[in-house]
Amino acid sequence: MKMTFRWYGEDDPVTLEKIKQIPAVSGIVSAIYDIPVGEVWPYERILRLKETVEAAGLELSVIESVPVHEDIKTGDGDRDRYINNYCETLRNLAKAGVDCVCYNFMPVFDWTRSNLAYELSDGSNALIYDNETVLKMDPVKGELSLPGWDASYTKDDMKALLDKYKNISEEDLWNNLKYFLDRVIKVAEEVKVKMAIHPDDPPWGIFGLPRIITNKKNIERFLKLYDSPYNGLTLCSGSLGVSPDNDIVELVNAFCDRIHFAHIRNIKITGERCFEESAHKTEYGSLDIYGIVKAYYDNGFDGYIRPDHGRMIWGETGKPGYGLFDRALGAVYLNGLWEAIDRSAK
Ligand code: CS2
Ligand code: MN
Repeated sequence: MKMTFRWYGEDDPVTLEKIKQIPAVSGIVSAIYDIPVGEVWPYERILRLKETVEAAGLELSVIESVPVHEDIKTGDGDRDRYINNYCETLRNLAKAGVDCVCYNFMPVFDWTRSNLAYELSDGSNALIYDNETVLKMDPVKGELSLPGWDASYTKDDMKALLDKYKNISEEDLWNNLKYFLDRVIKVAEEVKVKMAIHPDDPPWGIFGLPRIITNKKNIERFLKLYDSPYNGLTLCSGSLGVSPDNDIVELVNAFCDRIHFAHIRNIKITGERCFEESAHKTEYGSLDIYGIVKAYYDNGFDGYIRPDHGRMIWGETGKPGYGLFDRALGAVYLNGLWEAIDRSAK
């Protein structure tokens, strides 16, 4: 496995120089953030990103994410143009040496939480999800401030988009995903870029929108939509793991050969459809982080890993979920587990 760390570009207060000092982290996960969703990423821009990362003594490992335009998910408008652009971006990424791309197929919203800075009992702050609170939120009224979504929507855009999704069932979303994969994975195979879909977070429908990458059965269906090693997964323990029906160890065992990118973090289920993002160590949450790392080890996983989100600790402020300190603790913990498992296997 290769340990990586997400970096949000030049404006990220967590600089490459700081990341470089985390032991055993060698890869960077990043993206180009100022290109409108759906437009082609120029080769020169990708090269500049790669050179910046390499100048800090790190490698550009994974692109997270190349976002998928809503027209592709809704299956109308300009989807063919956006799919062609997506393929062009993949070709440019490959030319710059990138071999793994993470993306998701969640309608409108990326990861969703009810509170971005909930105070845990140890005084740290974490992202939480409380079902009651989310059910009362109205995205059209602009009541949402989410860390992972396109903030450029106006209230009118949001209403129009949500209205459009009223006619889109889960089956429609599956069909639109297949239409996308049939065109994109062919190119991914040609240029040897492993595509790795990120599961839906949380893995259930929100605001009446369909969500499909949510459980074992659906992941099986996804992998069969286009049966190729280039049509793979980002297995995010914290996204899938908030549903007690998903056993992450079982998922790693079932799909390891198609997992190209592992997001490992703990969460604590606090009620039905309620959870908080907890400290990484197994005993702090509901997931068996040791068991998950061991499953990757036992299956010979040689893809990329990253610690995913962290709490805000030691007074740090910054992008919710993406501070330096707790994610660095996560990387070190995961490396420690890996070393211990590796040593005892020999
Ligand atoms: C999140 C997401 O769990 C996560 O990794 O930070 O924003 C994730 O980056 C996207 O859903 C991937 O497309
Ligand atoms: Mn994740």
